[in-house]
Amino acid sequence: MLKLYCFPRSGNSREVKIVLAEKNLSFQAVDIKAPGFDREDPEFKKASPKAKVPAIVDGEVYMSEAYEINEYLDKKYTKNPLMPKDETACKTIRDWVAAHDKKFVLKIGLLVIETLLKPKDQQNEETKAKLRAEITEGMKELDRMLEGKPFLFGDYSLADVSVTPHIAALPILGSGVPGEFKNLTAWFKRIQERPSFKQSTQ
Ligand SMILES: N[C@@H](CCC(=O)N[C@@H](CS)C(=O)NCC(=O)O)C(=O)O
Repeated sequence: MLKLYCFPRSGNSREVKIVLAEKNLSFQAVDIKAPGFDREDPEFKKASPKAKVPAIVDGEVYMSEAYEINEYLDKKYTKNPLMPKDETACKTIRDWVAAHDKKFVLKIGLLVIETLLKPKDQQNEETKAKLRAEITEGMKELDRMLEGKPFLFGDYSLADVSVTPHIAALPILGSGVPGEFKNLTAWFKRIQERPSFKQSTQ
């Protein structure tokens, strides 16, 4: 059975869990934060040399990086495709995910560190304000892209998967999607109605 290295609050792991749920694939989840898990485990190291999650072992395939895993799963398990057939359209999505990961998803992670993980006396208010502004900019872009469309690139795709767990995590930072972003708000409602949203919390 496919093995997924992950931990419960990892947004990047949830991206893979969403794809596994969309494709009705069963898998064995291995929690790397569980007591007793050894990060030097040779199989885990082979799948993820940097000891990051998500990582998978699928037969002979060892792989890390959420987006790469998801493209691999989509190509191998063709039921319920999550990417267009046309290679140029795929590349557009791939490039967009890589760029948006840097300017949006990463900033959410950094804000979690700055606000929730650092001791209060080491937190920097300017850094927080800058990150909040960058996250709002990212949401503005998503909202613009969703004008007149149900999903980011028309049909539901790995682009939607790549932002879902991170949008879902926003409330832990004090606020969710601002009401002014009407398209993004409607998109998130649609996403939450998909069974994969709930299934991926487990
Ligand atoms: N670019 C990687 C990022 C992976 C990553 O940073 N994963 C975090 C969890 S979301 C991690 O493994 N952190 C190590 C730890 O918390 O010990 C991806 O998209 O998969």
